Amino acid sequence: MPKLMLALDVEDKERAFKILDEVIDYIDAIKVGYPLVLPYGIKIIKEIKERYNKEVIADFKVADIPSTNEKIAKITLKYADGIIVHGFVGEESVKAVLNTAKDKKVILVTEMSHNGAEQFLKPIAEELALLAKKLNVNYIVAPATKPDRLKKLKETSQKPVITPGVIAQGGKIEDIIDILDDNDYIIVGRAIYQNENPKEVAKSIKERINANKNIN
Ligand code: OMP
Repeated sequence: MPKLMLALDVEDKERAFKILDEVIDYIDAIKVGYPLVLPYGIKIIKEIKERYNKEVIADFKVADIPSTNEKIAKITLKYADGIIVHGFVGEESVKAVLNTAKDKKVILVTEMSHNGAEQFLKPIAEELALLAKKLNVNYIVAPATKPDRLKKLKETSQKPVITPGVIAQGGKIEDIIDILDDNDYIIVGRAIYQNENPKEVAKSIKERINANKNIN
């Protein structure tokens, strides 16, 4: 069964730790992005890893020239287990991250989960999936809000996926579960951390993923 990745998009460290204290037994990985890293700095990732001993992915959606990408990846992967990058800036920019990453994970965004992705990303998403295959990145990001696209992009890239968009963005676990396998991750953010009882929600999502049952 696919794994569960918590998108920890909260802006307060104490709140982040409180949520992690509650849900840690039910999640397989933690995704940390700008909301938490901008206020506290990159070492917040070190702190989370030391405290919880879980895989932490840095969601910085890196999209710059190769030389800058390399610097960002170097600093980030000193602490994080993986980094999310954009491919639309071109192959050389992704390669710069891959060369720096060594045994850390490089995750390439294909099509995004929000409506705005239709405008620019959708038309090139399959090319981005092919780029993921060609460069042999570790994972792609593909949308849980569009199961047909998720399936297509997973097949095209021949890579495991991390897939956001269930519950808060309207995607349904029941609609994507058959597309996914043990190497894939379902990302859940607000449905867990905005709930009054994050532990119960995380537990129930995890159990339902494992039982391959409907969630929504
Ligand atoms: P919730 O919608 O709150 O469950 O969070 C989804 C998480 O996935 C957020 O951290 C988003 O930034 C992230 N995300 C998307 O929602 N859509 C995408 O296409 C890509 C990402 C991502 O790269 O993680």
